Amino acid sequence: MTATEALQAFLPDEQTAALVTSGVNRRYLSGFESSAGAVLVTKKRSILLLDFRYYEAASKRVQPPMEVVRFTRLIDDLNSIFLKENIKSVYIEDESVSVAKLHEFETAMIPQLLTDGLSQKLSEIRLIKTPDEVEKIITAQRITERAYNEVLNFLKPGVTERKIAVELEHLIKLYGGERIAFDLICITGANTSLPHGVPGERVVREGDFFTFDIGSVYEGYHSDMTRTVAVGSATDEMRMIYETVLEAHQKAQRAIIAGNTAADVDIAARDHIESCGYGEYFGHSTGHGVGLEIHEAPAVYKTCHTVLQDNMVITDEPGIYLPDKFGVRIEDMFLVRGDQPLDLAEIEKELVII
Ligand SMILES: [Mn+2]
Repeated sequence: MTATEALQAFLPDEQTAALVTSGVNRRYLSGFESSAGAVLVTKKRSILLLDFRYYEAASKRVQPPMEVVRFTRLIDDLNSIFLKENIKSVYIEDESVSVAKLHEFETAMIPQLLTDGLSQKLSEIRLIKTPDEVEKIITAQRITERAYNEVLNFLKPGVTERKIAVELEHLIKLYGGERIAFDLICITGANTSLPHGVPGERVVREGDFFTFDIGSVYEGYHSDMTRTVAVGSATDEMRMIYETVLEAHQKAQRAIIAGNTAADVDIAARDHIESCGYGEYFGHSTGHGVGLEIHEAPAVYKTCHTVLQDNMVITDEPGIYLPDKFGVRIEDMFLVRGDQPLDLAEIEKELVII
């Protein structure tokens, strides 16, 4: 079943439509990226509405059965379709339509608005990746890996976090990434205790940890990986914390089984870190889904009871952060595949001393 067919199955009857206006979901359903527009889905039709700037390109690229229609004023053109198709109610994306847009829709749109359920449904449909989506995520990951392997040559005492982050971004784009997947986290020394630290002027010193949380975008799809490496040497405490995080990562990995819940994966990592006495230093969830957005469903956290199914892509990224000392996080994306998930990264996870 295609994504559009799944959405059509969600519609209760022929007089109800779904109006998709967020950029990410328009792209998901149509395969076409644009800065404005809408996708309207009824039981029988799916229509991509675009303005003059995009119409020609989209008419050549968008695959049937999706139709491409050029609009002049979106709400008017939608209303014509609603009248023609006898649409009485329309779902809108409750999690992304602004209050101002909602007021505009309420005032000008003919059908009754349904403001509950469409965002959730689209997020559910996006959970399961097609082979083509998985390929794009893997390509994004390979681009990151190539850049990462090369940037390790720059990593030595005296270099700043900023230099490493800038080099990585440059290499990611050079090797085919359309952009970086998020502001790259390249941090060293005591900064590594900040899970989302920002690269700055801090200089790498002998005996530091260096944390890379990095990703690329390829044809709209994101990748996400974290590695923590030691520069020159590592103390016994650094090695012990690293091993604890690696074991938590591996325990979570073994819980990535179709039929388990996202919570099972989180609990596997969390229980291990807690049993080692570091529970209070692991204050974030174990992971998240990855796709057209860097963070998407499911949340890999103890309160998320989404059941894992084949072809979901989730991250496994436990960490331990000792304030003012150092932190360690190890992250890979996994493709859910029966009882043996596929690790989408090809970079070793044992402690590397540069
Ligand atoms: Mn992540």
